[in-house]
Formats: sequence, C-alpha cells, structure tokens
Amino acid sequence: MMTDLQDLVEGIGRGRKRAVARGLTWIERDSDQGKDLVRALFPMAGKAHIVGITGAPGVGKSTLVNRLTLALRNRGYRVGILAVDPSSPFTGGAILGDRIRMQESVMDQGVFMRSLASRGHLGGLSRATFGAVTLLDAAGFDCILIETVGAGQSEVEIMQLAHSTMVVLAPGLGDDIQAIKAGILEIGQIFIVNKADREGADHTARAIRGMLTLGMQHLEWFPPIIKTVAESGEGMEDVIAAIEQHRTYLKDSGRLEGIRDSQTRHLIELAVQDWATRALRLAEQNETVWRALREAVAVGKADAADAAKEIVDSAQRGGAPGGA
Ligand SMILES: Nc1nc2c(ncn2[C@@H]2O[C@H](COP(=O)(O)OP(=O)(O)O)[C@@H](O)[C@H]2O)c(=O)[nH]1
Ligand SMILES: [Mg+2]
Repeated sequence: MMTDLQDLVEGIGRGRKRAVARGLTWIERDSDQGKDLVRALFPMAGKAHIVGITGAPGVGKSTLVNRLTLALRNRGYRVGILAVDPSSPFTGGAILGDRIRMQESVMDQGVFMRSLASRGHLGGLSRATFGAVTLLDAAGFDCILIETVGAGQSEVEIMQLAHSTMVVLAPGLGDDIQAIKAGILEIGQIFIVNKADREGADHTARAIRGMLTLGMQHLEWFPPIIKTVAESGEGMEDVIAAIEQHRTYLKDSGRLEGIRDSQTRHLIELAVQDWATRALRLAEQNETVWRALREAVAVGKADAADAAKEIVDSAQRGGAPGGA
C-alpha cells in the first residue's frame, strides 16, 4: 500500500497523465487513501495559478474555459481544468455537454480536464476540489481553471481556494441583479461580460462598474471588466492579461504567500476533522460503552464536551472508550 502511494506521488510529480487520472479517482472517492495522497502532494504544490470561473448557468463559462485554455496553450502554459457541478451528481447532460465542448482542448497533451460531481455530503465537494487542485498543481500544471455554478455554499468555499476569481455574466434581463443577490460581486476579482456579440453588453458592463464603484473604492485591486465573445475567442488576450496582472498584484502585495498559508491551514483543518471522525467511528464500535456515553449526556450526567474528550482520548490510546 505504502509503495503504491509513493509510486503514484512520483508519477504525478512527473506529470504522467495516467497517474494524474488515478490520483484524481482516489481523491474523488474521498477515501483515506485519497486523503493520504493529498497530504503527500501538498508540499510539491504551490506553483500553479488557480483561477475560479463562476456565474449563472448558460452565461458561457464552459465555452470561455475552452477558448481560454486554447489561448493559454498558445502561450506555452500547461492547463488543468476542473468542472465542478454539484447539481449533476451523475454523469448527466450538463457534464457531457461540457466534455464535448472541451474535446478540442482535451486532445492536447498539455491539458488535463476532469468533472467533479457532488459527493453527497457536507463539505465533500470543496474537499474533493481542494485535493484535485493540489494534485494538478503538484503535477506541474501552470494554470488551473475551476468552473463552477455560482450558487451554494460549496461554490463560495471553492472560490476561496482560487487566486483569481472570474465572475462571468451575459447581457440580458436580470443578470446584474442576480449577481448581487448571490453576493457574487464580493468574490470576483475579474468580471467578464460574455456574449458581447449580443445587445446590452455595454449596459451590463456599466451596471457592474457602477456597483463596484459604490462598494469598493477602498480596494487596492479594482476588478477589471472585460467583454468577451467566448464562442469566437474574442477577448481572450485581455482575459489572460487580467489574470497575469492580478497575479502580479498578489505577488507584490504579499497576498500570494498569504493564500498558500491559508491553504496550509485548510489542510490541517481537514486533517483534524479526519482525526475526530476516526475517533468517533472507533467509539461507535463498542456499542455498550457508546450507548452509556449517550445516555449520560442525555440525562445531564455528563457534558457532550466531556464525552467528546473521552472519545478522542481513547482513540489516542488506540482503543474505543471504556475498552482495555
Ligand atoms: N452568442 C453567444 N453565445 C455564446 C457565447 N458563449 C457561449 N455561448 C452559448 O451559450 C450557451 C451556453 O454556453 P455554456 O458555455 O454551456 O455556458 P455555461 O453554462 O455557463 O457553462 C451555449 O449555447 C454557447 O454556445 C458568446 O460569446 N456569444
Ligand atoms: Mg458549463
């Protein structure tokens, strides 16, 4: 088992696609193996620039990711792509559609793409995304693009993993208002008005600028607003320039190091949660003691925190509470 892990870590470090694919499967399953792998890879990661791409369904995120990938490849960057869609727990239409649109990029050796669907439990998706980003980073991808539908809590968590978050909008009724509702303005460092071939793109750009100016004069980084036509690839050079400028800003302001530090913190938090969960599972194995503990808490003979402490202490001694 141990050499299996080491082999995989080595293969990923060399950027071998089969190792990358296998490692991602471990991580997606949220297994102990996957967690061990992420911890082993984390020190090798930290070089990639992570870009989150969020926005309502249909604004053109997948098309943009595809075009942006091609433009980044032309500049010699290696690109990792994660499509995160919690609304598609199965390999459904949305993901298949994305795959077909991304086919062009997937053929290229310098591109790796993976869809991550919901793991069905709290925090599972952001955990899997964190692991997948760490893996692609360790595998030497220069730029990692994460496409996600900007709605729920896990998407916001995922965007917190990114260095640069791009909020994509399209001209049309209510798009700007939707953005405020979702609290998405606060998380964006780059704004994209896609479908600029359609009427109303200037209006949407002005609306975003107006809202940003209202709330964010104090910011050191004022988010650029870029018009694109993802379908034809128009505007991709501007998008790349904005990403590069934002990275320079993060570096010069010392924020880049701060992000690495908060990722490290996140990794330790995950390890603490694993440790506590393992202790609880161990406690549950001795049903007699476990029930006695619950009853004591239920009638107020013991505090829940006392019970928790006993469970963790027992796990540390290497057994279930009350066990020899
Ligand atoms: N007119 C126009 N349509 C676009 C543009 N970009 C994407 N689309 C179309 O918008 C639809 C949704 O695109 P998709 O990339 O799947 O959006 P997503 O749900 O945000 O990932 C597709 O039919 C695209 O062909 C664009 O720049 N102009
Ligand atoms: Mg999409």
